[in-house]
Amino acid sequence: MDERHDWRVEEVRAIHDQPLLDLVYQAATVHRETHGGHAVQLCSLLSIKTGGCPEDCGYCSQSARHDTSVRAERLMEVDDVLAAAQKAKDAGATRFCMGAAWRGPKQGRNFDAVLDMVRGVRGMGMEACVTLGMIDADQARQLAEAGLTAYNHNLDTSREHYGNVVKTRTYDDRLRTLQHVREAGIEVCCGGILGLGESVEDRCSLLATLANLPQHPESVPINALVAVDGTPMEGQAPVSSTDMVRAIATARILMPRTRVRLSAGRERLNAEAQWLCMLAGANSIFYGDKLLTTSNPDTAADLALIDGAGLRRLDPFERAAP
Ligand code: SAM
Ligand code: DTB
Ligand code: SF4
Repeated sequence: MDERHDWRVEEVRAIHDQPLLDLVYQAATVHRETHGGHAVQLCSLLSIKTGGCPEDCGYCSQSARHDTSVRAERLMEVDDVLAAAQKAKDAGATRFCMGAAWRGPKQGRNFDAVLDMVRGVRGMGMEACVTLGMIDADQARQLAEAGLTAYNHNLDTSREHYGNVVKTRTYDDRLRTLQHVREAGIEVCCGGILGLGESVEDRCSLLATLANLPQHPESVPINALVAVDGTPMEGQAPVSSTDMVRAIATARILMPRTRVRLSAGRERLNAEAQWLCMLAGANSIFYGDKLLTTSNPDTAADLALIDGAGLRRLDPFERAAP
């Protein structure tokens, strides 16, 4: 399967705007060729450091600048995090993702504790992912040495729309962290959010930016905004299921080998809509009753979702065939 890194936004739009079933058919064809189309990765999330974040991301419940119901907490203890990872593993997850509401980690006790969490999760035979905000080359190297599998750092939306959503950092700051992650040899997990008041052009621009990175991210999470009371985005209209399908299908066509994750916002999608997303190339979900601060479908419903479609769970470290 050819991998291109020179997509023009008009080309992406031509794919994205096709009649829905043509788009799904094209994406499903790519998905079957590269991934077989029968396995779904289950990733569990844990907020290891909640709230009180200095950044102003307009969608986020954890920004200290927004008056939401989320209260600032300290970093969790390593043992408690590893107990949660074990529970996730026992429930069937193969990747454990830990999120911290930081602009970026500071060197010292807290960062050392995160390194211990990574080592602990890897020691349990699970893939380990963290999302800690901006990191420099040295922090990326330390995370790589601790055995980190992937680093999540989303571009969220297009470069053009980014300044309307976040003002405390720039698109180039995000790209710089992604480069540090890549250069340290850690897998890149990078995607975005639909429903931030962006246009279709913005969605296609984001997908083109992701596909035009020097290497495609190994995972691309596609989130639908969870509109949280007290954030500037609280009144945004919900994202339709067809918009999710279109974004996922387009990501699959542009980045054939990437794991595309149907991420936040699944509670608003019925089983049929989620299956259409999976047909169109989604092969990863967040699994577990909670995302970071908001809820997610319960595990029994998700196992039924997977069984109901005749899918199987991806093994840890299982990748697309070369
Ligand atoms: N503070 C770190 C950062 O921003 O890089 C990591 C944690 S942050 C909560 C991780 C990602 O979750 C964000 O980049 C965003 O894409 C996604 N996210 C946060 N709040 C969301 C919401 N309300 N709805 C959908 N996605 C959300
Ligand atoms: C990603 O793309 N989505 C996850 C994960 N990466 C860290 C976070 C979703 C957060 C949804 C809102 C919340 O629970 O606070
Ligand atoms: Fe902070 Fe991350 Fe939320 Fe932005 S998305 S406010 S950086 S926790």
